[in-house]
Amino acid sequence: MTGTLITVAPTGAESSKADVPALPVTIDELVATAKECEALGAAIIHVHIRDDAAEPTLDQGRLRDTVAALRQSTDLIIQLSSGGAVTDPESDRLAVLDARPEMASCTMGTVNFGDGVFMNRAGFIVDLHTRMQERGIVPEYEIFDLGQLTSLQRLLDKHGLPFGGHVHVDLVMGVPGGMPGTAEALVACHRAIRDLPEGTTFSATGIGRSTIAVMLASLSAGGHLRVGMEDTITYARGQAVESNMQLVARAVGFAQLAQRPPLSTAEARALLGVPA
Ligand code: KMH
Ligand code: ZN
Repeated sequence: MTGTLITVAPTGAESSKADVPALPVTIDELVATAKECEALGAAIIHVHIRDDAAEPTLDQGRLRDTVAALRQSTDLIIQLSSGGAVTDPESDRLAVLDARPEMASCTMGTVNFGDGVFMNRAGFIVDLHTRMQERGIVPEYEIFDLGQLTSLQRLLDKHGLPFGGHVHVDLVMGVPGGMPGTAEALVACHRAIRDLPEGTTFSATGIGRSTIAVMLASLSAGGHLRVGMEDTITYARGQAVESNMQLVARAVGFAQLAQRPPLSTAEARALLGVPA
């Protein structure tokens, strides 16, 4: 079995800087976080950006500046979120690809998202998938519920493999409105992933308190890990997360315990078909 691909998702679009002061929101904070997480063992950074008021934004100039700054300071694979915030229009989400990341997320269906709705029409998913094929961007297919894996199978059958030829999915578990963050749900997804093209890989993240159960289940099933303050702001009962590094360090420890040490950025690129 291969080593563990570790993705850090440091910011997200949901927590506010006022509530979570340790959240990296400026480019400088993001770069500092990225460097430290890379040194610990992360290979991918899943990026959401904020504006000067620390609010979520998909501003094109800031996206490009962020990609450039991360590229200059780290060797991490830069994966921009095309999901943004639940309020972002499709046009802005599609335009994220203009910032030329190596990877971008592509969510495989609409899902209730707490009190909001994370809208992902079938036609919009096709637009994201085909534009990434054209631009040489490797997608990470975000799966919030079991049926979205069937939608992915249909997408690939009809519109072909992604750029690079390798299929990688991320199971986002425990969102209120999506599948639960349990070993049982992960095993159900694992079974469905076997129907996807041979060699398909998966990572998993458990929102909130499901983070540890999902990490352990994913490692046991041969999956990879995503951690970060986008998904988890409580480290243990009554104990706030101090930093993204704290979460990455815990994931690295679990991966080592499973005798699947973190993949280097070069190994991760080779695995995912991301050009070096
Ligand atoms: N912020 C969520 C509404 C992604 O990055 O692609 C969507 C999300 C998924 O975080
Ligand atoms: Zn995200």
